[in-house]
Amino acid sequence: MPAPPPRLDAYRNGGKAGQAGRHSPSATSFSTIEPNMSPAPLVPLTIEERAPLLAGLPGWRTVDDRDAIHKRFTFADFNAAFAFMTRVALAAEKADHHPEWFNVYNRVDVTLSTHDANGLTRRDTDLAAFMERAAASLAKA
Ligand code: H2B
Repeated sequence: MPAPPPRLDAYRNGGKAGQAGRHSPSATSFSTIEPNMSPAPLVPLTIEERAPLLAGLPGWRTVDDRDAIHKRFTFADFNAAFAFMTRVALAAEKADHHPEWFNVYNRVDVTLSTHDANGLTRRDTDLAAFMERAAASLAKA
């Protein structure tokens, strides 16, 4: 008889089977991109609005050639990077606001901009804030 497949627990906690996976409710709860809340307006943020919002987003920088923000997230390994992307993907789909991103192994390069507004909106800074919370509970490099 072939051996049964390993239990899902075996893939958690770096393969230490039997220990419950870490679950952080804060990583999957979010405020302004909550789907049952009215979405942020589709108008680019004003200069005055940007400064305080970006000040609260560590590591996020404006992009040179377009109205967008960028951050490079670096995790412990591919597993953590993909867990981050999975959490963000589910929230992004619910909020109907999607990141541009590029993943190689433990690295995720993210660019946020609102195509429908042709610029940076509150939807982007809300998604960036959600990404910060999602990344906080995952192992870093
Ligand atoms: N994501 C981003 N980042 N910007 C948008 O303008 C956008 C989106 N528009 N996701 C949404 C989807 C739109 O295309 C659909 C039809 O609602």
